[in-house]
Amino acid sequence: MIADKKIVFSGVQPSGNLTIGNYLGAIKNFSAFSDEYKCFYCVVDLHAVTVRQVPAELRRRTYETLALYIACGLDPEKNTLFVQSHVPAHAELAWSLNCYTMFGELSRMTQFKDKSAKHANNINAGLFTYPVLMASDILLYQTDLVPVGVDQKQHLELARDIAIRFNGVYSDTFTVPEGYIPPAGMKIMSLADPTSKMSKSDPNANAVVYILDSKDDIIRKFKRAVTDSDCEIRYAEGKDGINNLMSIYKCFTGKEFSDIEREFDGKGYGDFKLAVGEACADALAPVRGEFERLMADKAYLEGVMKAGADEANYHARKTLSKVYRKIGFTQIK
Ligand code: ATP
Ligand code: LTN
Repeated sequence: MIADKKIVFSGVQPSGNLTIGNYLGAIKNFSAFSDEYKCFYCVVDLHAVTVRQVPAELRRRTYETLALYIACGLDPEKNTLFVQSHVPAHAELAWSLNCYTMFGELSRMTQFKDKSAKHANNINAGLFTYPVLMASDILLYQTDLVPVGVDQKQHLELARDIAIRFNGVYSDTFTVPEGYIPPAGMKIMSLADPTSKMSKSDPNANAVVYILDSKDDIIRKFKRAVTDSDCEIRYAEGKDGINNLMSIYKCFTGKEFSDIEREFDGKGYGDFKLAVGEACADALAPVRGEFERLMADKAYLEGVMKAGADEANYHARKTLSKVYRKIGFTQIK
């Protein structure tokens, strides 16, 4: 608790252009917590270097991710927005928690397996211990609730296990966090292969709709989305492409599946795809405008980073020194 409020923490990697998966599965839901909770939203640049990054691009994307947080409705006055590498306690706690995380646990992480397969020439130790750094992010702030897409559920469970284990050895130290996985938008799938996750690192740009894509690009991508040979707009097993488009449409319009089925009764996939593209482009237009305005004002973004880092550092150091004391590290004034 901070000032009687429960705590929310989440993070997004500045590892690529953000997609509507990141938006619907994560960022869009973040602002809903701002009034009731004390919220920390982090640009997790330390996580991003688990796969090779071009330095100038990493730097630019760090600004962009922060700008997108704000453009998506996160008010820096109400939320602590910060960059992970500006708060050294994340890396420090991760070292200690590495020693309370088992090799076998990390070996079972599906994201590690997926990313190792994708980056076979760079299966580095950071990729393997990625979930420990994520647990540190969360546990440093005594987080109660972590809004994430369903793909992060396994990592979140590991963070809980680490907290419970540490608390068991040393008495209560960490709050055990709960996940918040949004019901719709849980997992937005690729437009080219609706059985795999839409991912910002997908090399096929047509499979992915970026938050900052132009209206024309968005509509073109939806028009080319893979569907099925049936022609009914109906949410049903085996209709992965249509189910994905219906989920996206639902997220952007707030309509229920039954309403969508009724709306497109007797119409073809072409009409439906156009409607999804338009709903998506219209919803994102104000985000794009605000993003451009913010990116033109680096000094403002740096001010937000600085204020966020100061606030985050204050809370993170408190937990870190508690952890160091419990472990038995000597402390000097
Ligand atoms: P990468 O492609 O580099 O692995 P990513 O697109 O999965 O990255 P992250 O930065 O790892 O993005 O994730 C940020 C947040 O967005 C996480 O909470 C994650 O669960 C959510 N998210 C990412 N992709 C999707 C998706 N397709 N559907 C729903 N949520 C998603
Ligand atoms: N691992 C997450 C990003 C992330 C995160 C976090 C999310 C890093 N630290 C802490 C929530 C809380 C991802 O890949 N999506």
